[in-house]
Amino acid sequence: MSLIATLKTALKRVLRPEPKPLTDFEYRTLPWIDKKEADIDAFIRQYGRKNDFPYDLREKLQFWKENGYVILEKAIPDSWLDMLWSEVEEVFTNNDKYAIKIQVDLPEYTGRSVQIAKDLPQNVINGQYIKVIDFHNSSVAAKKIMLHKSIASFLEAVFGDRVIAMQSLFFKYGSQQATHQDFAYVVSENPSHLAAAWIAMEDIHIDSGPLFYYPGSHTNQKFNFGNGIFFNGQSARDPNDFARFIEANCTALGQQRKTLLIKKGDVLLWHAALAHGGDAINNPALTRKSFVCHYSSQNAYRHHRQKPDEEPVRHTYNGADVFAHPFLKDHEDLFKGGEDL
Ligand SMILES: O=C(O)CCC(=O)C(=O)O
Repeated sequence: MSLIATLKTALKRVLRPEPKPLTDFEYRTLPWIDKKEADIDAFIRQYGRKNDFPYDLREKLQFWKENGYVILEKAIPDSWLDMLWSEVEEVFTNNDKYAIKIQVDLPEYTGRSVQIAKDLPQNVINGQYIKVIDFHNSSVAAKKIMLHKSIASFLEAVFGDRVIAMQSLFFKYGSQQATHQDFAYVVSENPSHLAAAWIAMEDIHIDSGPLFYYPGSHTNQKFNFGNGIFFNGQSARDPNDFARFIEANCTALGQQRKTLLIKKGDVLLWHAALAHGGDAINNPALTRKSFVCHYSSQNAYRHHRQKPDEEPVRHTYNGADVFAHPFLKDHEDLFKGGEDL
């Protein structure tokens, strides 16, 4: 580099220094409910959807603030889940017809873990360590369940803003994923405006590798990957370091690990920073069918993450949106069974 170019680069650094890596959520950007002064009663008085709830909203919001999660029982009708699962099963059975994305977390797929259904052998796509990515783009039923009134109205209250669904995953078997907090992996423009739903597609058996979680862990100190709180290609530390740090913190704070043994149609909603993971599968014959969705808010997720320079096409249900896939246009709503739901 010439002397002039070196001087120009140095000058630029002085005038516009690199932003410091984030080591925590910025307090001023937190959802209202995460702030110290949050007044739940005042929020409910002015919340337009306060009559949408078949339970005491005040109690649930208070529980969320203290524990970082809530469970909504019998939130989604069985018939909706059966319709959706039959579509997912069609992809597993006739995978050669579909270009739907599948994540394969098997050692032999290291470095090429995102595949498309038609490229996978039957024994792989029907086995463990498989996640169907963003199936909601291909299915009306998945969109309607992802943005079901029970989920959209509660998360709208939590964010104090319109809900935008960001991404989704289907699991047929337990994930056996190490303990983590989602904000490190699912990143919106404002990382604290993130929440997730775990929708049970069947009754969950203790030996099937259920989800586990640590109530109260959403306010614990954040892990630093060496380049801040997000895991990416520049991180010096890895998901195993992340898991060890989180578990040590939870143990030190006396936070007890809980196992999610919910029934078909029940939904766990959790905070961006709730520590959780997938337990070991003790009986490989058992499925653990679940639909996991991640959400942000209108102010924090304004564009599809794969096409940030374009105004997204929106699908709207129950006052919440999900963006159409910007590239896989021929796959959008390929499965239309949900139109009658
Ligand atoms: O369902 C599981 O076992 C893990 C799901 C999960 O942790 C996630 O998607 O963030």
